Amino acid sequence: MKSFLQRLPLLGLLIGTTLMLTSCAPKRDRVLHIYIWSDYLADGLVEEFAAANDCEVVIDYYDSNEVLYAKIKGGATGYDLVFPSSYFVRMMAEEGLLQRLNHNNIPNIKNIDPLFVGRVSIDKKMVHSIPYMTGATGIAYRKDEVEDFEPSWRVFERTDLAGRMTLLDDPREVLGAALMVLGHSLNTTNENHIEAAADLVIEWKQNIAQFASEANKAGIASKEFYVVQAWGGDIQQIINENGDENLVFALPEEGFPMWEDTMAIPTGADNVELAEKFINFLHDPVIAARNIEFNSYLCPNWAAYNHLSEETLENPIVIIPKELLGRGKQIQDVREHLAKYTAAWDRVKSAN
Ligand code: N2P
Repeated sequence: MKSFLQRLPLLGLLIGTTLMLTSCAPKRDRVLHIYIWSDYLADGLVEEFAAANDCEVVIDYYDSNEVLYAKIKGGATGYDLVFPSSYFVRMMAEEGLLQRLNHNNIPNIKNIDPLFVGRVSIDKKMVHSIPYMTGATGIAYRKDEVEDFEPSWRVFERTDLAGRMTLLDDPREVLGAALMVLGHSLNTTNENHIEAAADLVIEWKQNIAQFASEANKAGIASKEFYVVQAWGGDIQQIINENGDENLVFALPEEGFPMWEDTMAIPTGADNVELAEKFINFLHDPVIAARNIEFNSYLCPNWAAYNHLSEETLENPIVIIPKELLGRGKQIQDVREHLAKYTAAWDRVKSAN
C-alpha cells in the first residue's frame, strides 16, 4: 500500500440549496441530516447507506464556507454532519460550533493517508474534523470559443470576453488568485496586499457576468460562459457527463489555490451515531474510490488508491502532476486576519 507522497514519482503526483430525501423505512429517530457542498457524493451512496442502516438521510446543499458558517453560527440546528474546508474548522471549533470526534466510532480513519494529514491537513489530530476531499482551483475555458488562451488569472482582464466569464463567489479563492497575480502569498495577512488584490478583482469584475460557484458549471457547459474560475473536479464532472472535448481545465502559471474539505459534527447534532457511521462509510476504501471516480476530487484515503481506475489515476485534474503541483498553494487558516479578507470582499461585492 503506497502513501499519498510515496506515489508521487509513480503517478506524477497524487495528487443552493436543494433538498433530497432518501428513505428506506422512515423512522423519525433514524434520520441523518447532512449539509454539504453541491455535487460532492457519488450517485447511489446515500441510498446504500440508508438501506444498510435502516435510516433516512436528508441533504441540504451550500456552495461556500461563508454560507455554511453563517448558517451554523446563526443558530441553525438539525444538522448532524457538515463539510467545512480545513481553514474554517479551528474558528468554528473555538466558537463552540463543532464537537470533538470520537475516533473509536470511526475505525476507517486508519485508511486516511498519514502523509497527507501530516503535510496538508490543519487539524492534524483530527480532533474536530476528518479529511474528505482535496482539490485545486483553476480556470475552465471553452477552446471552441476562446482564442489565444493563456493559463493566467489575467484572462479576467480580457475585454473581448466581457460578459462571458465568471469568478467563484468565494473570498479566499478570488482574492487568493489576485494575490498570486500580484506576487503575494494567498495566505498573506498584510492588509495592503489584500486591499491591492481587492482593487484588481474590482477591475476583473467589470468583465465578468457574475460571481458564481454553482452556475459556472451549467453556464460553461451550455456555452453561456466561455471562461470560469472553477474547482477542478466540478469541471471534470461536466466533461464526464457530456463528453465535451472543447472544455479544458487549466492551472494558472502565477499559482493556484488548493484546499482540503473535511467532515465535522456540529454541536447539538441530534444523531451523532449516524454521522459517525456516515464518516466511517465514506472512508471505506471501495466507497471512497467510488466517490473519487464520481466527483474527480481526491479523498486522501490510501487504501482507496488501489481501487481507482487507470483513467482516474492518470487524470491530472484528480491527481495533479508533480511538475504542476509546485505552483499549488494550500489555503491556510489566517486566524483573526480573516476579517481583512472579509472587509476586502465586501468592498469587491459592493463596487460598481
Ligand atoms: C464541490 C466542490 C468543492 C468545494 N462541488 C471546494 N471547497
